[in-house]
Amino acid sequence: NSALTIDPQEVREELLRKYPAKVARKRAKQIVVNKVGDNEEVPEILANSRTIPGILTMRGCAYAGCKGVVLGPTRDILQITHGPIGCAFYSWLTRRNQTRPRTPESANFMTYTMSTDMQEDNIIFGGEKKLRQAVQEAIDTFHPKAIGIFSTCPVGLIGDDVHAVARDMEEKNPGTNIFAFSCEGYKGVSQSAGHHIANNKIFTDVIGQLDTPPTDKPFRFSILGEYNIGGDAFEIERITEKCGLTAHATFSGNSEYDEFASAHTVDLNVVMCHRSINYMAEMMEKKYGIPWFKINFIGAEATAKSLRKIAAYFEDEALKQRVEEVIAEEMVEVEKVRQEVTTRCEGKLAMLFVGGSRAHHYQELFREIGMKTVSAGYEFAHRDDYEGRKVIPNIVMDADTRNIEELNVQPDDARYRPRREKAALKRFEGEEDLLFGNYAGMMPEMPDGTLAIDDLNHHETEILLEKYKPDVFCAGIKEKYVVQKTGIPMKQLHSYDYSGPYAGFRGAINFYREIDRLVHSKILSLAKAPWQRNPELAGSYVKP
Ligand code: CFN
Ligand code: HCA
Repeated sequence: NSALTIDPQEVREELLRKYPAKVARKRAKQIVVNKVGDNEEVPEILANSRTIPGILTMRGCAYAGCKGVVLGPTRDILQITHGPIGCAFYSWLTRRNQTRPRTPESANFMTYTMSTDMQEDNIIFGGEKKLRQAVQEAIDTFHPKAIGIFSTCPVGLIGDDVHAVARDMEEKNPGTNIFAFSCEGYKGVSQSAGHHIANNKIFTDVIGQLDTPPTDKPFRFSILGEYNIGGDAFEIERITEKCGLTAHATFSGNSEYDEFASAHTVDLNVVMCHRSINYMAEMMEKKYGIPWFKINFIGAEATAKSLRKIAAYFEDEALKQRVEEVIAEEMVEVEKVRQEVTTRCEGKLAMLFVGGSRAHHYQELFREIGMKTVSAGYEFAHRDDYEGRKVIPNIVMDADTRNIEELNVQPDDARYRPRREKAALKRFEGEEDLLFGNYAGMMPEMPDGTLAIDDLNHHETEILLEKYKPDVFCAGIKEKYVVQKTGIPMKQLHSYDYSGPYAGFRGAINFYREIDRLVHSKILSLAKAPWQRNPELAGSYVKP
């Protein structure tokens, strides 16, 4: 493919060319030509840094990260957005989290959007009274086990004390767990701050509230950072169940309150999306002695590897054997489709710019059908998600790793010391992979000469498309139509373009087939926009 002869340094210079000097200096640190050393060391990339005003970023806000991402997919925590109505409406089921009740009685509040709908009066004279009323009305109508209150920007600006309201209302309504999130949209530099705020509150106010797990089945573990987009968690549950594993809680796809409240009773946490939930994994390890490691169920090979890793952790021969049987059985169909699709897709080029983990994980699926990722980046991930384990010694610089100290999380040795000791022992005896697998990142797995770009913007997207002419560009709804108008196929990796699942074995098959159809569809390149046929309709920007 001719695109592979393109000099990435030249593209990098082109991406920076139009910027004023100061902007160019900053973006230069966020656009990196990858080079992987013998020890997996990669160049440093600037990440988790404020977007320069004026740049059309693809990022979202802290409220989106807290309410939409981490808490959104849980069905029976009643969620009230405290703020003007827009934030509640636009964060209502747009993320395609699917849910299925555990029992016919289990509540589902996801089909509602609830908000205090603050008006001018509340902004000027304070909104706490209205919030109290909203909480009481919600309790009287729905009798929920738990209520989460989510602050939007104006709440922080006028200083409503949402935590005091939560405490008061909980006292007045014993039996309902009420907690509030100070997740005003402007906090931090992206969704990432909202993930952190959500993790901390769920850890302090929900985890550990219920000591009886719903089952005494063996090999109980939780999956952290899996949100059941397009039914991914359903497929993962199908596979783990078939293997004889017991997935206790998924944080937070297809989840229920009681599963969070008793999540301290499991023996292992595995982390799917590290960016959004690593805080929880670390706090649970510190307090309850639950070990964790990263897994990845995106990609058939990655799924097999993750299952083997979990089985190895439990050290049970029959389990290991069952896992091998399941992998062998599932891989028959996967291989058939994979080989057929590879004959048509081999050598084609992909670009991935998504959130904080998918731009990495989905490279696996493309690799399996012979496609190459020439450029990738996250919207809001941090350096460790890019650079992998080598960055760990430096990561203390990152404010987000300070949360254990902030919350003063202490080991609960009275109850969990034996588990902690056993887990620590396993870590030292464990395979390299168990120990170091925690630190895998995107760049060590990408070939030399590929471009890693943090917080990509529209201007740079247009240049990348023109220079590389990739066969598929993967991102979100904000990018979708800009890309398609250039004639290049576009795949949404947030909402899956309303398809899925893509996780696990059946998900891999779905993905191979869809990508095959998409990269071979000519329809977008044949369509001509009116200004391409009539140049007089084209606008141009003239400097004032
Ligand atoms: S489901 Fe996850 S996998 S949680 Fe995160 S970093 Fe978002 S909502 Mo969009 S698709 Fe995306 Fe990741 Fe983790 Fe989703 S790549 S941006 S905040 N994300
Ligand atoms: C968010 C949610 C989002 C947006 C998706 C998109 C999601 O960031 O607030 O831009 O297409 O996955 O729904 O990431």
